[in-house]
Amino acid sequence: MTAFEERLASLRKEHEALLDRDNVPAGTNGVYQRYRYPVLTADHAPLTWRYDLHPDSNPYLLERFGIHAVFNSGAILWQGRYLLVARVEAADRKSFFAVAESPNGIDHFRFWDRPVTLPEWGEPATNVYDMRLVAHQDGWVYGIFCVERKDATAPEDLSAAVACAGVVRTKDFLHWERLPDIQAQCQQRNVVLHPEFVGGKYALYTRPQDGFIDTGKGGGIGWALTDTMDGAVIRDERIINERKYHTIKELKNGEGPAPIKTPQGWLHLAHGVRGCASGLRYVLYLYMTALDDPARMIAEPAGFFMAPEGDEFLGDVSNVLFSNGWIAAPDGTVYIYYASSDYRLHVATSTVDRLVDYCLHTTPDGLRTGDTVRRLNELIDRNLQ
Ligand code: BGC
Ligand code: BMA
Repeated sequence: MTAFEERLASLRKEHEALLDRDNVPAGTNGVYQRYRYPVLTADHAPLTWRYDLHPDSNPYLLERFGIHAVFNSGAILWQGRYLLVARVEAADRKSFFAVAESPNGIDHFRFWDRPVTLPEWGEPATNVYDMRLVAHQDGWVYGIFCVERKDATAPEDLSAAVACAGVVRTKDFLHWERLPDIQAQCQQRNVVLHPEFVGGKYALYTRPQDGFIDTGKGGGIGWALTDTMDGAVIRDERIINERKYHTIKELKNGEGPAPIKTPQGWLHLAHGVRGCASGLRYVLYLYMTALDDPARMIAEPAGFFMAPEGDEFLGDVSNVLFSNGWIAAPDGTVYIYYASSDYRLHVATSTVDRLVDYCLHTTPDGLRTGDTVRRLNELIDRNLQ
């Protein structure tokens, strides 16, 4: 064997071992179950993406294309297969989408041979990320994602950017039809399509913001109806889930994946952000809205549902949990795909019943310490009876 062949054999062996590794249940608080290993990381990227595998052009078998991180992923159960459309970030900081598939939703995720080649619409994007996948009642699977472009009105400010919502649809995850970006009055990240028609219209969860980073005076999770997804417009937008002073979502919040329909209402997963000395802290929270009006809040437990733990704290953007994908399987299991610190992707499992129970029986935020102690005393009283 040549040195090249030896190195290739050992790369292949390591890669296969990673892809074949069984996941192992880790800690649980009763509501959800974490797993020891991330489901997708940069190391899961196929060797054909990272190396030139020809001894003539790459005698040392060096990496020729750096894949840096795999995180924020859309998710869907598709013909019995667990599909993720992950945000893959190359070493050059550009991210793109790639489909990965697993037989069980917990481990053995493998990327398909090629990343998604996203058709452009309008001015070609500088970056794209955070796709929300939804199988809509109209028969298409939509992917709504953030499209980022340089802010042309501030050429001298190299961080000035414009975020808006891009739209694609597919029937096989191989062919993607690009539809016009969603038109809105302001910057929009975190736009999510509701899976059903509402009064004959498409319904969108939105997140209006004044600037690229700052939500400004407004923000919150909004709700808007549009006649079509082929040229969708956000006109009348109303906030259905506000951000609030001294909560986990003081600075920003945004819808995660599309909500899950349950007998008791629509179940939503969202992220909340607060500022602190170490930067922004992103945590996940749940809330529920009414079946007959998905824009009407019916329950919102106080505080976070999941926050970073252990290794999850560290990454490119530390202290971040973010989720834009979950799957409710026919047996009631919920697979929550959450990324930690913009670096790797994990799964946590729960059930629809447990998540609904958590939402309906965890007291809401009283917004002051006195109320927190009152709620704690009530629980202790019941337990000491
Ligand atoms: C990054 C996103 C981030 C956004 C706002 C973008 O340039 O790619 O990950 O959410 O900026 O901070
Ligand atoms: C956001 C998101 C994510 C990211 C998070 C933390 O605004 O859109 O892409 O995970 O910031 O950087």
